[in-house]
Amino acid sequence: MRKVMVLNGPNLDKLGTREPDVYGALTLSDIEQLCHEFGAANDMEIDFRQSNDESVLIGWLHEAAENKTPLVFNPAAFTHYSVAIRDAAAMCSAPIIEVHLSNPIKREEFRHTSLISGIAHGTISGFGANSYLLALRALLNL
Ligand code: CA2
Repeated sequence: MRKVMVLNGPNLDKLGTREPDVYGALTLSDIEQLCHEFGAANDMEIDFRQSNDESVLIGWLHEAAENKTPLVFNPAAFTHYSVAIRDAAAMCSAPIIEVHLSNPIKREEFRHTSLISGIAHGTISGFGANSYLLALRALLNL
């Protein structure tokens, strides 16, 4: 069974409580459940995690790099400014699919820059929770 880590950055633990017009009505637990259902149907072990702490995320990226584990990664706000997260993600030799619930390019200008896109295999944005499932599907086909 292939293992995939699904990593989530700051404030995504608050999904479903505010801004449903931007991020959808599902909670992060709902999205985790959908990912586990996809994994069970596709022989994929899903290791789903969230942290508000940059150093914790960096530790998880180091773990993924050491184990060569493919990643679905929503770095949330760190997408737009964290060189440390990008440097840690760049150590990963297995594919990283960057995901976003919203489409940052349609939003404020400060969200138009992603430090992650340049080291990701690809990016899926704007499909709400389905962005995660599309990313898992993309990993299946790599
Ligand atoms: O669209 C995405 O998935 C984002 O990565 C979400 C980040 C945002 O900074 C990125 O530009 C795009 C924000 C996550 C914050 O989540 C919230 C959850 C509940 C209420 C408000 C924000």
